[in-house]
Amino acid sequence: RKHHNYCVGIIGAPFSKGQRRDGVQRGPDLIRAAGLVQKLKGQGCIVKDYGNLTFEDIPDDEPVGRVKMPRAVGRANELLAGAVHKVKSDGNTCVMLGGDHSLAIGSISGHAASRNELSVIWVDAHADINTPLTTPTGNIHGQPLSYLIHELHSKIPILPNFSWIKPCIAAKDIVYIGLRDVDPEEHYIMQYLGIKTFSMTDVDRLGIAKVMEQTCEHMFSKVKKPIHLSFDIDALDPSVSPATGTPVAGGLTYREGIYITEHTCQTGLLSAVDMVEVNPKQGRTEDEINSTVTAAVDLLLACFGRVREGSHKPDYKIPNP
Ligand code: 4U7
Ligand code: MN
Ligand code: MN
Ligand code: MN
Repeated sequence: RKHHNYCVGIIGAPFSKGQRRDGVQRGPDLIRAAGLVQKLKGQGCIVKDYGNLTFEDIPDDEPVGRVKMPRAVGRANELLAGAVHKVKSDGNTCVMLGGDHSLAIGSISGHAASRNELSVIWVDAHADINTPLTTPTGNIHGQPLSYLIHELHSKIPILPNFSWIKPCIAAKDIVYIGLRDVDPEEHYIMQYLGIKTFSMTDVDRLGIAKVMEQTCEHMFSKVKKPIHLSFDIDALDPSVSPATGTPVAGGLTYREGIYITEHTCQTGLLSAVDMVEVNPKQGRTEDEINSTVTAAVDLLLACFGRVREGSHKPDYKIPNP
C-alpha cells in the first residue's frame, strides 16, 4: 500500500432548512469538537479548515407548490457551491460537514464546476430523488438528486433561488448503497433512469465486499471519474447512529460503513465527501449523540487513509537499545 499525504479542505455548513427538525445545523461543530482535524493530521493529512459558512435569514420563505423553504435552500446551496469550488481549486479533497442532505445540491454543483464529470456514491437509507412534484413531505433533503441529474431536467419546475443550478451528473454515474426507505415515485424514477442501486437486501445477499467491488466495476466501466461520496449518517443502523432526523431500522453496521469508506479511499479517486444529517437533538442520551458523532468521524478518517490493520511511515525503524 502506498502512503499518501492527503490534502483535506473542510467546510462546515450549519444549515437545517432542507427539513423540519432543529439541531442538524450543529453537526459541523460537533464533528470538529470530536477531534476530526487533529485526528486527520495525526494520520498524516494536510488539513485546512475553511470554517463554517454563514447563512443569512430569509424572511417570508413561503412554500412553492409542495416545496418548503425553497429560497433559503437555494441561497445556502449557491453559497456552498462557491465554497466547494474554492476548496477544490486550492487542490484539496473537499469535506462538507452538514447540515441536512439538501446541501448535496451545492456540494455536488461546486465539485462538478471544478472537475466536470463525476461519479457519485450515495450512501443513505433514502433515495433523495423526489422531484418538487413527487415529494410527499415537501422537504428538500429528500430531493437533492432530482435537481442534479441531467435526465430529470425537464421534470423540475422553476423555484425561487434555484435558477443558478445546472444539472451536472448523469444517471449512469450514480450508485446507491444502503437503501431501505424508498418512496414509490422514487422507485419508479430510479428504475426509469436505470440507476445502479444496492439496497440493504443486496448488502445482505452479496456482502459489503462484493457490493463495493461491483460499485467500482460500474463506476469505472469506461473512464475513471473523480468520486463524490455523499454519506447520510442515517445509512448506518440506528443502533450505531441514532442521533439523526429520519432513522430507519435495518441499516448498515459500523463495520460495513467503514468498509465502504476504506474501499472508496483505496480507489485513489475520492475527490469530495459530504457527511450529513447528524442531529444531536434527535439523540435521547449523551451516549446516543456520542455514538453518532464518533461514527461520522471514523467514517471520515477511513476516507483519508486510516486502515484497520494499522500502518506506519515508510522510513520507520525499530529503535535500537
Ligand atoms: B434524507 C422522504 F417521504 N423520502 O422525501 C422525503 F420518506 O436526506 C424522506 O435521506 C427523505 O434524510 C429523507 O421526505 C431525506 C420521506
Ligand atoms: Mn437518509
Ligand atoms: Mn439523505
Ligand atoms: Mn435524514
